[in-house]
Amino acid sequence: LKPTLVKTSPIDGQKPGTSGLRKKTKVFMSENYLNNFVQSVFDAVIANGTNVSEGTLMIGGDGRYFNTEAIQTIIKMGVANGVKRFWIGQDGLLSTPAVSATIRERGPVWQSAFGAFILTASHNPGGPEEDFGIKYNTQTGGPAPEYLMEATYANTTTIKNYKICEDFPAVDISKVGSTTVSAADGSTTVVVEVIPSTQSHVALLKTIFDFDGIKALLDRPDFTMVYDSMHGVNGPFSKAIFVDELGQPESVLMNHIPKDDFAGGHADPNLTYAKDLVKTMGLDRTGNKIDVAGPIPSFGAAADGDGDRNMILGTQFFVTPSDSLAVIVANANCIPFFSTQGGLKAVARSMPTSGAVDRVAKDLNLDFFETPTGWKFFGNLMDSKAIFKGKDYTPFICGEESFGTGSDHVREKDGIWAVLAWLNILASRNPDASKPLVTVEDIAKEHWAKYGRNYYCRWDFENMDAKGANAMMEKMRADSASNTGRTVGSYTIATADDFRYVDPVDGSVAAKQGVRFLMSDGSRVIFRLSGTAGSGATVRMYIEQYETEKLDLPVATALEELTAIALQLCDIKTFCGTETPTVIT
Ligand code: VG1
Ligand code: CO
Repeated sequence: LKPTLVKTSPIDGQKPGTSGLRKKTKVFMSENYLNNFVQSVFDAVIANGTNVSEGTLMIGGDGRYFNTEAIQTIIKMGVANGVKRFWIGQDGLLSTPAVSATIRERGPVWQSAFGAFILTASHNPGGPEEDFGIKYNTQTGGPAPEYLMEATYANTTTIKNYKICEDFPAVDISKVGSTTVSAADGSTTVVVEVIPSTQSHVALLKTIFDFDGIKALLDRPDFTMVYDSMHGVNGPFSKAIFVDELGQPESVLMNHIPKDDFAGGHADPNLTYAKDLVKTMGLDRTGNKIDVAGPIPSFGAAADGDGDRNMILGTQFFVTPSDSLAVIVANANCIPFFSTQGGLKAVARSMPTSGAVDRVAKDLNLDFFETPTGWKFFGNLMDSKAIFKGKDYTPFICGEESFGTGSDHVREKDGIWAVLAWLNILASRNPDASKPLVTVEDIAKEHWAKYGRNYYCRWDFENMDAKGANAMMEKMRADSASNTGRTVGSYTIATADDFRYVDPVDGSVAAKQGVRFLMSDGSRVIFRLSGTAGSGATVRMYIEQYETEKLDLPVATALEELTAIALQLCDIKTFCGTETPTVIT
């Protein structure tokens, strides 16, 4: 177990984005690329005061191409950097929420595991020609805070060497069990434990939801469901829950065998990419009803590559993620996790997420927060009491418009949690199997009737020229003051600004988080550049219009004028040469 110091030099572009570092797989496989980044993380973590020899390092990934090789490399580098205990997901598989759950379950939160590497590019396609990614999470089970990622990035720009124990034997990660390796002179002993991937997470979910109630719902002859894992890491988790725990036939699972290239698909649960599921549920890619042969399931759901996103569908009915968050919050107290803790206390949404949940929070008198995009900002709020001895905001629910929802049971978004939350709500609304089924659509429409409807959509312009996209954002920023008060069509811009967040728990500031046009009637138009694109720039345009009367319009009709105004306000045609989005969600 001799650490070698290998000479290297800085590689450009290793700045982590919204959720870790994502690049083409080939880039990750190129000389020193992975090593440089991993060493930079270790250096940042150690400089931050972590004694890596005392805790455990967890490693797992979504199973994409290069996952298992990267795990072996990180083990060798970990040993060279002083790590003495590892937990590795069996077959290298751990979903993002499972990493969070497992870190939190395996020993007291602040001691046992000091951190985790999650090898994933989430919903980005995988395979030798597509994307690979790596995230680092801390002992709370949440994504590393900004300062740690900034320190990591700074290290990547000055790195001269990395440490590796090339003589550490390759570990068989296909079998659960422990391998102990000792140095010849007895000076060090390293234990690598391969852990069952689904165990901790499934056990946790069983304590949160009413599994008996959900089983009774699923067993009703008039209720059918399908869950599409899109060949991502969620397959084994969906099998453990729906087949092994809830006794459903395997036919409820779609695409549940993980593939290292997601079978050539794009494991992103939305109307565009979850094609098979969307068709099965009787919808087209814009959410309109289509004719299909045979019966349509009552409930459909999908997950992304690393299992932290979710899409919820009813029979010929699409629930937008923002509405899903609002409905879950409005009905949270039928879920044992919340009812047994005295009821839900606080909610948060990312800034571009629609304001649907704001109205519920106000109605139910919940603490409410609006944070920048990305899950890391929610963690501080959830840990408010534990870390800062401040106010306790738990139990807590949070969500993003990008198909992410979750609670303080873990510190990541949790795809299968959202699916079980909906099933738990449906179960509690359908206590009597002899009565007609209250459907997903019924619940969403009742919600709109009570709170109004936030018509919402997001347009993505992928692979734009970064220079043009940045210039476009700068122009809107510069024009904020002069745009404020202007009338555009039938709207008046009440405020134009760039979103800035001051963390209420630790006072840290995140600036330049998205250009907003807040209209006087509550409608909003927002622009951001993505922080997860592997290459090029992705412009995101978010459009939202609140309605209390016309609740049944097609989304495109409701948003027609505002969309045209949004395109004018940004002038993307001039800056990026197109105004046709690549994806609409
Ligand atoms: C996107 C989403 C954001 C999400 C992030 C990570 O970021 O918009 O809401 O938290 O992906 O999700 P961006 O910067 O590209 O807009 V995942 O499932 O890709 O880890
Ligand atoms: Co994801």
